[in-house]
Amino acid sequence: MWHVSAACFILLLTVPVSVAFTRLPLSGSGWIVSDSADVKINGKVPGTQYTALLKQGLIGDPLYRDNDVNLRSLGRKNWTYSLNFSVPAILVSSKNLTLVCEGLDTVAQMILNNNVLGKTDNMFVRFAYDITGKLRKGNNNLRVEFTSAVLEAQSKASKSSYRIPPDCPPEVQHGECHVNQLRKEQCSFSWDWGPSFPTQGIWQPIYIDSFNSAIIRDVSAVVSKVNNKWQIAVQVYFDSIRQPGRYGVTGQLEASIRGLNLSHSENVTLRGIEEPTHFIITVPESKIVPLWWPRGYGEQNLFTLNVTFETFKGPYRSATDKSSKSLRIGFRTVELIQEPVKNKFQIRKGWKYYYDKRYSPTGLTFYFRVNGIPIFLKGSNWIPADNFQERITRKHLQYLLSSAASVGINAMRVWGGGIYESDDLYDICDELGIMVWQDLMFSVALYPAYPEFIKSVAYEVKYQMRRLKHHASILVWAGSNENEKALRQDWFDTKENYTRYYEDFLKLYVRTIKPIVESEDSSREYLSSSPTNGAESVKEGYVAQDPGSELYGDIHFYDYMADQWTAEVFRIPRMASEYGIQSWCNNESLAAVFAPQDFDVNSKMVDHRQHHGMGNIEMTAEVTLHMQLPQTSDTQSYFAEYIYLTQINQAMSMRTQTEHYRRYQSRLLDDGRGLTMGALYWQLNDIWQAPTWASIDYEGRWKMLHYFARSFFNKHLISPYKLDSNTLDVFIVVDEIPIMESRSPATGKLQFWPMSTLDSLKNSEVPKQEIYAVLHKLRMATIGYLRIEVFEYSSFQPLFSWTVPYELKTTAESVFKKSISDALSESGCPGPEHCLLYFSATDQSGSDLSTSWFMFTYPKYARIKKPQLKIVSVTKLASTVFEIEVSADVPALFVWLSAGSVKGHFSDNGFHMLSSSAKVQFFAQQPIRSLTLRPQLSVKSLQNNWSNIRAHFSILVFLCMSISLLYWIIY
Ligand code: BMA
Repeated sequence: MWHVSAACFILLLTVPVSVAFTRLPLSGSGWIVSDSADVKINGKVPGTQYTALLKQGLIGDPLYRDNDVNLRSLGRKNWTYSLNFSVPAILVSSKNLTLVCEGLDTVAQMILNNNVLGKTDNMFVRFAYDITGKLRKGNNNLRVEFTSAVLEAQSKASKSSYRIPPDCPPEVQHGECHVNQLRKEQCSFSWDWGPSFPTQGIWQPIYIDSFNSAIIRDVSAVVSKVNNKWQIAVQVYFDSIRQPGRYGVTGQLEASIRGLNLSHSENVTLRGIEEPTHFIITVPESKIVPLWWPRGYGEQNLFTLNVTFETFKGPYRSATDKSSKSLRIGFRTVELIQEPVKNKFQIRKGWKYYYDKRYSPTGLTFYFRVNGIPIFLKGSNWIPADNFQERITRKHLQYLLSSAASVGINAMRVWGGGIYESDDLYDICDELGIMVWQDLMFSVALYPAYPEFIKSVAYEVKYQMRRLKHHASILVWAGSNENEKALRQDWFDTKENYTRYYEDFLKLYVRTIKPIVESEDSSREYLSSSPTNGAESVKEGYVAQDPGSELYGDIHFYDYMADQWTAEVFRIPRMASEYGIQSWCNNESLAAVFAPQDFDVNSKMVDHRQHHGMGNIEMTAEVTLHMQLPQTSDTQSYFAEYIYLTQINQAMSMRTQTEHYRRYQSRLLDDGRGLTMGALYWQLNDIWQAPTWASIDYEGRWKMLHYFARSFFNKHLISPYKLDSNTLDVFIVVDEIPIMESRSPATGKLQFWPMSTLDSLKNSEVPKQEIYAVLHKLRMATIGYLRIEVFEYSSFQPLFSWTVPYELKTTAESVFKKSISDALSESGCPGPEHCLLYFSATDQSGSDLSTSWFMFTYPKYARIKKPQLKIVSVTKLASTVFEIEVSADVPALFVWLSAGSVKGHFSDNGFHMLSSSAKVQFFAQQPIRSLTLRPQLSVKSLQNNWSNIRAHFSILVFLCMSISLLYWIIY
């Protein structure tokens, strides 16, 4: 039995010893996890049946080979978590005892000392039970009896009077069915990038609060600017004794914002009704508040809002309770701008043109302004970082999000098929300036709309909004992932019964969720789905005719039949909130989960890890379209090379697509397409070692895509592409500078301009004292020189070069256009397969801005030589940082370094070597010795196995043989 010692009582934050409020934590070890048959083991909270069994050595690594399927029975049993604990008399003598469970996964019954406290069926909410009179002095027993989520989902589906699709995931996912019946992490029943582990367990802290009058349960806050004044609207939620007597519970509420000298104080009387106290702290106009800016645009200033509540002694109460809570807030405004892209529509009457201001068939803009400045969202999509939440540490989240930030990512969509993420994740995003697009947790499915389900969702949305809305990083709330599109495009065969499903859609996202979101947070927009047409979807009854329209809202783009190395296959939307293509995770990351025979492109496990129907075939087809398949008969080397090629393909495809979106930010075509203001690729992280869309694999190793992101998300982007088959067009795109919208007086067309005049800056929200520095930054970003060098694949010496000055008027524009045949002949390059272009830009002062490159042909046609690559030296710079020098004898493409079993990432990888030596840094995840790292390092590059090289070789052999024969005849 586990005895709770007096030391286990923690007094909330700065609570002095004399006050009554105490918190008894029940999380940690001491729990017994059992099934209904013979398993009875020690477990931990937070935890699940899988990690408990793993810890006890009763199962192998759930991620090993096909253990997800082998362990399937664990998700279909009912598990119980039980804890014996001892409680001292002083605790039970309090007037109120509340058992608080911050998160239970998912369907459970809570029993304390044989008293049934209640049932739970939503993992996204907190449950609190009044256990006054039920908790005993001395020994107590708490049992959390879970019901298998798989069985419960099945049972709910069978009770439903109509089908709520999809029933089951595609067979290739080896998943479980009807997850949409439950308020549980939707991807825990499998997804197209992840296995099925239908967890059961206590996944958040659990504790008992003991108090005599009332305590603060929650504090939430929304920061907004009203009539040019910053306001912090604060809500405080209390937990008070149920029968407070005639006079209620009274106390002193104090709030202060550290560093700003702002405070609020009031007497509060609680009458046992769960009503929050609201108050507004207004910042006087005279006070200059340092703003919170998205990454790249300024600092992420954050302030601590501290709220305390101390109850007074009353006629029936001798002791007081003191409780407090702190939040971090930031001052910034967020607007979602949906305005006609052309505010004048040209109509022709006879020979004359007129403008019709009322009617715009060319759609609405869709972009975010933060602190008054339009911001291009550069980012990705976040999925749960582990199948078992209890394994995720703040350090790991920090690693993943810093990896994102370090390649220029400023926005992240928390995707709707996972979980409302941990406080840590949003805290880190606040700190890093990563703007969060927050989906609510509904994804690729239709959902029930019966009263209990709706009630549960309503509570969930309220609870999560209160938990999250103070975060400066959160940009927007979106009701679901792809559900508007799924309904409209009949993904689940619901056409026949459209009205019923449409009604359910409205009931859930429009009549239930929308008013809650709007009343909880008037400072941000609510979108009922993503993708959506936004205001146009609303106009069309929330399910637009074409929710993927390029003229409105956001789109998701996937087309595995298209050649994604060519820009013309892509759409021209207002914003792309998802687009992606698969590649394998790094070979080294498979070591822990594959047996030696699995490292074979044709192995069963290679098929098993692929959850996206035609994924392996698509990857091979995409690779062969652009590169040559590996030329080796060794199965394991073939697989390693194949992985490398899939990663090149993914990196190149995403580079092409992302740059395409960025180039379109200032362009508006006559048909209304353009002004693209966001590119969030699918997906940042992984949940297991497999072929997926991720740019960072499950073990934290960066895939080539992640290294490429650093250049395609560069704040100064040189973007060369083929305008048509014989025209090279080079764009420069700049961001992280203040920009403004401007309409052409003639056409009413909107464009984004760098805010480059002093007057426009003075009228902006840029702090006055920073205006001259910003003006300088603007000039440096928009005026400079572009140098273009032509390299032959056989030489490190450039054949030819051009240098062009540029001065950008808009944030993305063409600075160099040339026919490819002219470029080749002018430079003396023998043909497109022999050369590549290298670009570099410098500002007016000669400082480097960015670099880029362009191949005239796909790599499979490129006449590259086989380079001799060597690691020349490894120098330790710090305990986890090393400098590695690589040499090459001829230019090498897609040079790829690996640190073998050592986890970490390089400063650059997948790069081209156009000089004989390159230096990169390696950042190990743990301190390591040079001697340990050195033998793990390897380097390779793309190699073409030319049939004509072989032909030359045979001619050579033939010549040699003839000469020998002649020699033999003569002599
Ligand atoms: C989108 C996402 C995910 C999915 C991804 C790749 O539709 O919303 O549901 O994993 O595509 O198929």
